[in-house]
Amino acid sequence: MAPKSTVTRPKIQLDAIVVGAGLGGLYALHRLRGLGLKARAFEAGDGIGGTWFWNRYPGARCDVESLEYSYSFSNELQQEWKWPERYGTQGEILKYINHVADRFDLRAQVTLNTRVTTAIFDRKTNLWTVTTDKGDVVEAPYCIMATGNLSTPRVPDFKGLQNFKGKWYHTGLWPKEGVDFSGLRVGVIGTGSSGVQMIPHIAAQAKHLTVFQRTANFSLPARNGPMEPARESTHKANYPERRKAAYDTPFGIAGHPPPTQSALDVPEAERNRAYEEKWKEGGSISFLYGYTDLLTNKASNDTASEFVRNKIRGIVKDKRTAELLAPKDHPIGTKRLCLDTNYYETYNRANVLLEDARSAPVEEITANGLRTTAKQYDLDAIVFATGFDAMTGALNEIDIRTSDGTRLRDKWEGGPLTYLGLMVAGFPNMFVITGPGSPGVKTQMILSIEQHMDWIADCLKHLKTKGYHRIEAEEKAETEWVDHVNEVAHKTLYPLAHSWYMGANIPGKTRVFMPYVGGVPAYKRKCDEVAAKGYEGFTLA
Ligand code: NA7
Repeated sequence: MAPKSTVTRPKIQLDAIVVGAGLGGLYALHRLRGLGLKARAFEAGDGIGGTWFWNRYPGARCDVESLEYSYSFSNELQQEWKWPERYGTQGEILKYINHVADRFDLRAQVTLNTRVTTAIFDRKTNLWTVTTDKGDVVEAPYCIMATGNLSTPRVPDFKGLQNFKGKWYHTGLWPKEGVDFSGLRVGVIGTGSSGVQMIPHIAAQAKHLTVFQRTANFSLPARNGPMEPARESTHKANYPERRKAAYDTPFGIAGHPPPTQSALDVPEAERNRAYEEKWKEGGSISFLYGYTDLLTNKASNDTASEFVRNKIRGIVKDKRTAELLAPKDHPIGTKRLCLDTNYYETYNRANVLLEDARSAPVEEITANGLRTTAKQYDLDAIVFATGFDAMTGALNEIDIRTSDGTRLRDKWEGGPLTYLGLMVAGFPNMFVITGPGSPGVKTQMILSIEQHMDWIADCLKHLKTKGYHRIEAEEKAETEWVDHVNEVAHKTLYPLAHSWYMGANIPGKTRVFMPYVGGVPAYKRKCDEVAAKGYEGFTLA
């Protein structure tokens, strides 16, 4: 329940309201200003940056290379910014985002420390009224949800958390001042990307670390290092071409030649040599994009999965631990493939213990630690690397409705429904950036943010030129798109994993595959076609 405000402020009138000031919200402000529209973003954090503002856990780093994971809209910006390492750290990316906000003068248009609580569309006036926990009432014809996909951190509903005498943390709500684990007995619950990145850092500091793993995840070496000057200058010399080429790749990341063969068409020794090369090179894209069918053919995928399992067995000395770490319940790549630095090696340390939270689940947090169904663990600190209410969490936290009583939460009870991931039938003039039904989370996020917002900006221009005041997705177009998203997903191996893509990490959440995995080119083509046909599938009024 949102806290009740005691202050009433004068109503703010805008052309567009932006919710969130992460990478999506900031780019939205930039584009809206270019259209001459008066816009403001409301941001819950006390700083801008979204994901990169909140996820400050030790070792937090992007798993897409820094020269790719950045805005492309300004060539000057991409030429002048210097990334110190192959992959950006949380701190470095946050510095970049702040630089962008200053360089493009966006900061004054962001209201910080302010959480949007309700958004109501009036069908008579065609206006959205948004209220915040600080008592703001804001009115505008358009509302742009840049609320992020992994922005609602989730601590599982463990019994007894309030009794714990030590300190506990969630990776997505990490204290700004950092945490010193020196001399402490630490428990980490969760081994997704956040856990995998953080565990080596905590192990190096803590007196003892116990990792409670429910599902083993595949992780590949990042092979991070200082930015090579030659790599940087070649990349920068070809930036515009590279950015353009990225739109022709499924994940929106250029520089990886498209695969031409099935993994099964290659003799085993040659295949393993190729995997070995990619293992040495580091990164997940080149590995998953090595053969045409790694994400669509289980037998092909088995070859890559087994290669990585054998690597784990080779690195981790204790046999029981190695087998626990070797994922067997999902094909590689069907959960977010982690990138790490010394993750598996960490389990060779004498102060690190891996426990199987699948066979002995955490039952209760106690005053002195936690108890699984097998035993009690004494801990001074607990870290929840337990993930997020992904993709729909942040939108469902806001009470989004229309004057005729339609509520987004009710509409999405059985899973999210959108047209192109951009709009929801029944909720006119509300755009979503990289929402469910869009390829966002399966791509280089910033490319998708720019593509979505460029499409939205063109759409707003069209509405203005033609004198329309309302755009609304049609139910039929939405249903067809949702069916298409599902059909495409079910031609792949993705549904075989219990992932946050499916909502499977939240007890009781409806399991539907949420992202569009047809790739960037197919998606962009569809968006462009829809616009070229006068916004086909939308009703303009
Ligand atoms: P993830 O990838 O959702 O990982 C959460 C982890 O927490 C995962 O290993 C879960 O196991 C585990 N978990 C969740 N609840 C429990 C309970 N009750 N007991 C034990 N273990 C639990 O979140 P991350 O923050 O690591 O990464 C999110 C994304 O950020 C990532 O995909 C990248 O895109 C960046 P499970 O697998 O559900 O069995």
